[in-house]
Amino acid sequence: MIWSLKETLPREDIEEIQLKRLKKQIKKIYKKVPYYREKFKEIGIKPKDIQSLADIKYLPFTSKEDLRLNYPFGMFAVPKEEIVRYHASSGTTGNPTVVGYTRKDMETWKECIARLVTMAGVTRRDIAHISFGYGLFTGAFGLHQGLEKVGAAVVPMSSGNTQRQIKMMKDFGATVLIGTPSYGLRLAETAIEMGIDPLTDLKLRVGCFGGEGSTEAMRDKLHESLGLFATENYGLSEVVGPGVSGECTELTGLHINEDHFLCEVINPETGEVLPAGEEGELVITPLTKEAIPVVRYRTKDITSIDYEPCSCGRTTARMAKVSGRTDDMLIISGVNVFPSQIEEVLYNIDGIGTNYLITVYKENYIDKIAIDVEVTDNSVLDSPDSIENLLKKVREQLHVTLGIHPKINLVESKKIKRTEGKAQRVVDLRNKDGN
Ligand code: DLL
Repeated sequence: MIWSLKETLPREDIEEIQLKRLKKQIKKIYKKVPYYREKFKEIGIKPKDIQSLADIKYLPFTSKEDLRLNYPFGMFAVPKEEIVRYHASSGTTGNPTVVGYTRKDMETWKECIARLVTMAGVTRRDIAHISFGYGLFTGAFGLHQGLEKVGAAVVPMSSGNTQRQIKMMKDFGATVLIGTPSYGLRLAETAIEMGIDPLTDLKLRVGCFGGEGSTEAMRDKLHESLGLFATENYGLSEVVGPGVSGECTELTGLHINEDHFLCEVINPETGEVLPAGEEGELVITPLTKEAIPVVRYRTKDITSIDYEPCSCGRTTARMAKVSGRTDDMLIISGVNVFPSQIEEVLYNIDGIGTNYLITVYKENYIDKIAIDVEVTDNSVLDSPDSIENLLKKVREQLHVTLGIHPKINLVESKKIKRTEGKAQRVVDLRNKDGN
């Protein structure tokens, strides 16, 4: 099912709406946000200079740092009375980035999510179990409101207490699971420990996962272990939260809500806009956001965009699954590698579990990585021969596929610490050892 006709417009119509909204938005930002007015003046640009969508390239980028420097409300475009909700993204250091929503922003947000969950296959007959943490994080509230708009029954479980989550899913007959993909796997693992078989004892049929990257191999694991159709959706607090894009049942990329978000892909080093289909850093300009309307927000997420219509009937552009972030790329002995690529390799090796931890460190001033990987069957660890065989397989696969030679530590099943929200897959010790 398609939620809105806006998802099926001919490309010229989509672009016409985008241009109209972009011009209006830039005019408003110039008038209402002193930060941007100054920036525009510095580079000698006026709102009237934006006459085509391509002209967006003349506008300055915005980064997370800009939002932090203007903490908490420096980038807001409306008076405080118009804000009906605040959220913030958790920074590990310094100020978080604070975002706000007007009443209209809330409606837009709901609409965007309603489209995404509908394209994933959710209907008003579903019972949606939300395992994102409710709070300043946009994930739970964002999905919640959109699911209610569709008419699904929402179970606002929040994060934590994994065993109780399983019980509630079973007792309530949840048919849709909302959360991070890594937590989806944790739920599957915990259910088995409790003697509950997710494939027969739970009724899950659709998963709407997001908030962190996942690979195709992860999708297969989610499908196998929970028996659901696993889809992914994408977004970030600075532009809305979840709601930017999501997968339809064709699984050929994430449809962008293009009437609300103008997306570009740039070369992260030069800032140059790349042609359709080329991989680079995603840059997003919300076209309708009232409270905090950022311009050309640099997401650091790496993807490409396909503008061809999809066989599902939607004409909205599709972004490829995010393959990594510009700031999580590891350069090991000159080889560029993303954690997601390591995950894809590990998940395809029999006997290796779904949790892993990459540690980056320096040895004699050279970057090295070590990967802790869990075995699925602990008895492997009792025999030196089977340990050696499995290690050999893992080393070979990583070498053949990615050209890297990390140190591998096989550890017992469930030994690696699980997270309840976004998974922590990389520990970087490089600045801690004085090298
Ligand atoms: O994670 C919003 C969200 C919540 C999206 C729930 C989808 C579902 P932030 O906490 O601001 O917002 O984190 C945004 O998370 O720049 C990406 O790096 C990453 N991310 C989010 N969804 C995906 C995804 C929310 N589907 C940051 N694939 C983004 C890859 C994702 N990365």
